Amino acid sequence: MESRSPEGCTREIKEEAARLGFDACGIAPAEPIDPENRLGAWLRQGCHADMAWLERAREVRQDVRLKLEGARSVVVVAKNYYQPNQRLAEGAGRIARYAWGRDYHKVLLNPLRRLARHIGTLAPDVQTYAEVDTGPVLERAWAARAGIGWIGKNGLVVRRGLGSWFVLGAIVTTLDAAPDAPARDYCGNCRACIEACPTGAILSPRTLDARRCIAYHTIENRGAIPSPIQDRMGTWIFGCDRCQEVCPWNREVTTAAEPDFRPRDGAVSPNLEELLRLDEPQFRQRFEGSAILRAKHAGLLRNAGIALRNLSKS
Ligand code: B12
Ligand code: SF4
Ligand code: SF4
Repeated sequence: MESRSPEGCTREIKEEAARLGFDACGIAPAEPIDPENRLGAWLRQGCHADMAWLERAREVRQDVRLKLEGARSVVVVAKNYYQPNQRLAEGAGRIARYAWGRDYHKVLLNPLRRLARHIGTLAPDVQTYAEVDTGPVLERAWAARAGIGWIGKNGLVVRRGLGSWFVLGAIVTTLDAAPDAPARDYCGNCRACIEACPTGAILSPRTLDARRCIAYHTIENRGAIPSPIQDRMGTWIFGCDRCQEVCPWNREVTTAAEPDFRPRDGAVSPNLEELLRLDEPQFRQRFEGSAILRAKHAGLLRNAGIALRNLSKS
C-alpha cells in the first residue's frame, strides 16, 4: 500500500468528507482533551441532572486513547441542519429545529461509517471508531480543538458561515493525519444567549446547568418537571432553540442541502390538543424515524400538557 504523508491523509479525509455531504471536517491530535477536568467539575456541581450515563467512562471521555488503543487523530465532521423559520400554527407546540426532519443520528451514521472505512484505506492496519452522540466522546470540545468552530457562551459550537445549526460526528483513528489549528473564539463581548435563556440555565459562559435547561426537561427528564421551569417553558415541547435564535452568528446562514433534514409534516408545530389524544402506537407511528421519539410517549404528552396550560395563561 502506498504510504501518504500526514498532510496527504488530511487532504484525502477532507475531500472524502465533502463528497459524503459533510459541511465541515477538522482533525485534532488524539491527546487528552480535558486537562483542566471541566467535565469533573461540571459533574460534581450536579449540572448533568439525572443523566447518570454522563458519569460513566469519564476517563475515556477525557482521553479517547482509552477507547481506541494507539489512537493518533480525531476526525470531527459537522452537518448543517438549518431550515428557515416556519409559520407557527395557533394552538401548536414548538419543536427544536434539529428535530424537524429525520433523526440526525440516522442521517449521519452511514456517511460517517463510510468516511471511517475510507480512513482505514489510507495506511496499513488503520483502526477507527466512529460515533454520533452516543459514544464517550466530548464532541464539542473535539470540534473546537479540530478547528470546526469555537464553543460559544451558550455551550454550542459556532462556525462562521454555518452558525451553530449543525450536528457533529467523530471518528477516532490510529491514522496519523496532520491536525488543524484550534478555532478562534468570536463571541467577544456578546452575552445575548445568556440573557435570552428563559430559565437562566447558562450559569456562566460555556457552563450549562441541565437542571434548568428546557432542552433537558423536554427531552431527557423522565419524571416531573419542576414548576418554575414549567412556567418558563412557553410552548417548547421538544428541545429549545432560544440560545441559538438570538446568536448573531446564526443570522445569515444557508439552508441545509440534506433533503432528510427538510421539515416533516406535523413535526414543526404540532397541534397540542391533537398530540394529547395520541396513544402510544399512534405516537410511534407519527414520529417514526424522528429524534422526537427520544422524549417517549409519556414525555411528549407531559410537555404538551404544560405548553397548553402556558398558552391558556398567555
Ligand atoms: C448530554 C447532551 C445534552 C444535554 C446536556 C448539555 C450539556 N451542556 O452537556 C442536554 C439535554 C441539555 C442537551 C441540550 C442540547 N443539545 Co446536546 N448533547 C449532549 C451530548 C450527548 C453530550 C454532551 C456532554 O458530554 N456534556 C458534558 C459536558 C460537560 O460536556 P460539553 O458540553 O462537551 O462541555 C465541555 C466542553 O465545552 C469543555 N469546554 C468548555 N470550553 C472549552 C474550550 C476548549 C478549547 C475545550 C477544549 C473545552 C471546553 O468543557 C466541558 C467539559 O469538558 C452531546 C453529544 C456528545 N457526545 O458530545 C450532545 C450535543 C452537545 N448536543 C447538541 C445539540 C444540538 C443540543 C441542543 C441544541 C438541542 C436542542 N435544540 O434542544 C441543546 C442545546 C443546549 C445547550 N445550550 O447546550 C449537539 C451540539 C452541536 C453544536 N453545534 O454544538 C451535540 C454535539 C450532539 C451532536 N452530535 O451534534 N444536550
Ligand atoms: S436550550 Fe433553552 S433553556 Fe437550555 S440553555 Fe438554551 S435557551 Fe436556555
Ligand atoms: S449569542 Fe453571543 S455570546 Fe452567545 S454564542 Fe452567540 S456570539 Fe457567543
